[in-house]
Amino acid sequence: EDATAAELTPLSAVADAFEDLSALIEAKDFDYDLDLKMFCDACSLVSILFGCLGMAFKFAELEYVSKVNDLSDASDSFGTLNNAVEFDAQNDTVKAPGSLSRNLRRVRQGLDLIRALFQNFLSSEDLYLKEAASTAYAKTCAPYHTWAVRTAVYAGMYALPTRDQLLLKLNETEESAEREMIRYINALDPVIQYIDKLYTSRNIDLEW
Ligand code: 1PZ
Repeated sequence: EDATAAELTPLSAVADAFEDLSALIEAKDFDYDLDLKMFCDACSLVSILFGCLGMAFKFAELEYVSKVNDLSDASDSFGTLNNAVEFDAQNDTVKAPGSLSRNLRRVRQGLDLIRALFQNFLSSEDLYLKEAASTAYAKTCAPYHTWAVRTAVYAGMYALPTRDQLLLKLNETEESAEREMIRYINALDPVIQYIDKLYTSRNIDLEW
């Protein structure tokens, strides 16, 4: 593992981390309580992608990273995702701004956004990422963002790198990127289902 670490690309590290999470979730029954720190560590790896997006998405990075860090800071006291959501459910703070459950919901939407982006990336050969990223954002996050945020995000889409620039920055080829993106897409399914179940099992809707 250590010997190959130097050859790991950022994308393969992300895929590895989410495959580990999904393997844990799938190996246990559905009551399995996912470790919050382990989840946050996987989510932190995703932030390297932001470095490829340019200054226009700096505020998205700060938003995402601060939410992951908040959850990570809480991991010592709460231990697991389920405990964190349970705490908010008990205190009626599930949807309260800045609560753990709300931050978890936003981070989950970010992970979903990347999955949709990868799916669009793989199903098109566009030279520009604007279409793939806009469609992914529209499907996963835009419905839950304010008009002002949505407007800023769509405006920023013009500043995204091209497909080739992204591959270069990620140190991937078309072939290797396809492989790693598919691994992430497949690994994310059980993770998303697991997180959503934390809410739906408590009769909390997901339209926010
Ligand atoms: C090549 C890749 C292109 C992908 C481009 C996608 C850019 C998405 C930008 C999203 C910006 C979100 C800005 C701020 C949103 C906040 O209003 C919400 C609500 O926060 P709350 O009111 O609950 O405190 N915050 C969020 O939704 C958390 C941040 C989500 C950012 C997800 C980005 C995912 C990763 C992008 C790819 C690296």
